[in-house]
Amino acid sequence: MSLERTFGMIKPDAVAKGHLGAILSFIEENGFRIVALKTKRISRHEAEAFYAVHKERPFFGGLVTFMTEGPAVVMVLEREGAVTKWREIMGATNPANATEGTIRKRFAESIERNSVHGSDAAETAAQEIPFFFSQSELS
Ligand code: 3AN
Repeated sequence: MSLERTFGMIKPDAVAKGHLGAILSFIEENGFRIVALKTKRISRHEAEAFYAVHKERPFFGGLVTFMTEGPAVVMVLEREGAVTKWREIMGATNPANATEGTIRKRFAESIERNSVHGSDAAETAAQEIPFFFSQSELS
């Protein structure tokens, strides 16, 4: 397997509750190189565009409000099988269904306020990385 990059986000709930350090340590313990990382106050416009695939869903308005309520951390993560591995250590979307030891099991409050985001496929990562990072930020 060759090195792969994925897009990750630590959402406003986890940043506000002071879980940033623990989550970043866990990411490194799982063999990822953090290629790029920044704190970002996401605008309504950005949240609506980022989650456009969900715009017809009943939770869309609440999701946009939540994503803009405070700073998030956006990052590019690299390792072999990065997309799958990052989804694995995040845990299931609904923390009630997440495996013990995953980030969402440890830190998430609810299916909406679920602490982290990760690209669901290599093609999605290829769109989500440039949504937040310019080429010169990726080393
Ligand atoms: P994932 O983040 O695991 O890829 P998606 O893409 O299905 O999950 O959902 C994107 C985001 O939308 C979730 N991280 C969560 O914040 C929110 N969300 C998904 N389903 C629900 C739901 N049923 N109620 C409220 N928010 C939801």
